[in-house]
Amino acid sequence: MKFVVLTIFPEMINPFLENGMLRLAVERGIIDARALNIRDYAEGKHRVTDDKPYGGGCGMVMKPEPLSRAIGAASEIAPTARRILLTPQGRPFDQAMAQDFAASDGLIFICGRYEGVDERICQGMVDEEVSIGDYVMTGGELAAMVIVDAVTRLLPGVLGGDESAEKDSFSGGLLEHAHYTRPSVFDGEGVPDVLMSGNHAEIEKWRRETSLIRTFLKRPDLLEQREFSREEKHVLTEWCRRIEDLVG
Ligand code: 4GX
Repeated sequence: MKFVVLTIFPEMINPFLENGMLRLAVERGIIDARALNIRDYAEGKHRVTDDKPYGGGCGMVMKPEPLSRAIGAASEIAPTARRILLTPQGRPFDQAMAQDFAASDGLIFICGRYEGVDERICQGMVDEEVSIGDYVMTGGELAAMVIVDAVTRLLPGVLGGDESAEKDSFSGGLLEHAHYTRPSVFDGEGVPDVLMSGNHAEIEKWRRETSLIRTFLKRPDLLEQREFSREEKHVLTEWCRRIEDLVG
């Protein structure tokens, strides 16, 4: 999987590629990730990448020519990669999109600064616009790193097998169950008995149940489109009954 990040701040991207899971994925040859400096594709003594907006107004716009050449260079490195523009106007990034991206063979990220990029780049040289959330950052670099991170951990051979990724938050559309480790008592709080029981069937059942209930309590929006299994319906009905008993 190839990742190319186009930015005027490549020094923001490089330390991220040199640490933790990303570094491991690079070392194992699972990903090939690099940042290209858009400024290297700008002309003139000052290598200017931005200009004043036509029609006036405050702020600057990224000039099309350097971006166009940078996208051309990225496409030579990763010819079949999808070209993604990071912008608050894009389709909201989620786990399903991460899975879709993980099945592609490359991604090119265009990181805008200032007020944005010339519309002719958005129209002509971008495959999709993606947003990581409804807030405004100073540039697309953090958004590109968020996506590289979420996609890389889904690739086979990055996490312990691809099993842990599968069981994780959001696979199956639910939040993860609670985790505990030693000591067995911390700050006067113990650990649920079932986890100490050694009964793996009961442990898995408890994990499925707490995963469903905590999704209902913390992120009910995630359950709106969901089809429930027989066991899940039973769990929810049982909690419903317990609450009714409590209220009287
Ligand atoms: N999710 N930003 C991009 C400049 C910009 C504006 C419009 C292209 C078109 C963001 C987000 C985000 C701030 C990145 C504005 N570039 N990116 N930048 N939220 O806030 O992805």
